[in-house]
Amino acid sequence: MKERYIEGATRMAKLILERRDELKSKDGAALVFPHSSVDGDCVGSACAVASVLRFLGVSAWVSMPEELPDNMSFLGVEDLLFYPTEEFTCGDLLINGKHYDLAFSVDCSEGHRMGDNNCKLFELYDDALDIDHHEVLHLSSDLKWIDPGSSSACEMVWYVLVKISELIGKPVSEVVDVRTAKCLMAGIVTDTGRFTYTNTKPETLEAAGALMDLGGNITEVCYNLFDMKTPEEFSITSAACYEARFCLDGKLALAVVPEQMFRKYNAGKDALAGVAEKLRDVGGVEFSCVLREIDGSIRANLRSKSEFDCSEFAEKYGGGGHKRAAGFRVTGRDINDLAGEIISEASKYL
Ligand SMILES: [Mn+2]
Repeated sequence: MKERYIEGATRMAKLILERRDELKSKDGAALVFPHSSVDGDCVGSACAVASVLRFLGVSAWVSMPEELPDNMSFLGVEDLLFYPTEEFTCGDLLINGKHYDLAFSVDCSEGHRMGDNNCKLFELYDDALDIDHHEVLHLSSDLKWIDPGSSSACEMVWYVLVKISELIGKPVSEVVDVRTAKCLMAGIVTDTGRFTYTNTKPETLEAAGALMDLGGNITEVCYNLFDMKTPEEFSITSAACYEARFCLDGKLALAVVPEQMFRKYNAGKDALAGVAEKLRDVGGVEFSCVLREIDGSIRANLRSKSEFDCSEFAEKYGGGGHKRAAGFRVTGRDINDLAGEIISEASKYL
């Protein structure tokens, strides 16, 4: 294990084992929180943590802010997922007869990134555990492991699981089953753009290599997550690319997808996966933005090639993410007005 991972991974592994003992003694349950607008990394890391907590004898669930996207159904994680309702958040917090006693966030550290119901549940406990690779301010504590130098939350979770297997004296293949290996692979390939982004490091490939050995089939994971499209998804994706505008001397690529386009192609809200990346990859483009109008709100996906800071840009609209990939959601705006505003805001940087 690389030097820089040892302290954080060991500390989290010990904390997880301590909390396991506490939870078992009071017969409690753990909830693991991903961020909203779920992706392969938050779902993969949350499912891996919940699955390993169960292996360690604790009732654990991934508290989902929304339905699992269809392209992740191949992971076969339904039995790990819990969908909290508003009534649940105000009730006695019993999950299959066990009281919710441990909050654990992955791939995000702040309640407001988790959706309304999950935010309420997460903020009930001020001793939540947290594994995250986003830049965060003022949130460091002994209970958190935050490493913006890591490619993904899944890479960090992998090294924690290696430490857990060492501490409990079991082979890592017992702690990390085939499904968990696929979940972790899903997060690593998502956040590294299949090992092409600059966050891909030797330790990322080392983790992925070990996960392949444990059944994390990279071909299956990549096909299902990125390449497989329904005919409807293929059509709307092609139309969004075809109609994309190149502005600001070709440095900004912008795709605007209003609600009627989803109706025209009979496509679901997750149908535009990969479009922001395709637009960013066009020669001369520095910043790409995909705006999609869904159920009266507008979701934006931002990508950049090198200097443009998507995370900073997304924060102007209440969103967040990383320098090269970020997003936000706004309500009550006209999609074309917002597109115009984004062009003029981006012109200040490009
Ligand atoms: Mn991530």
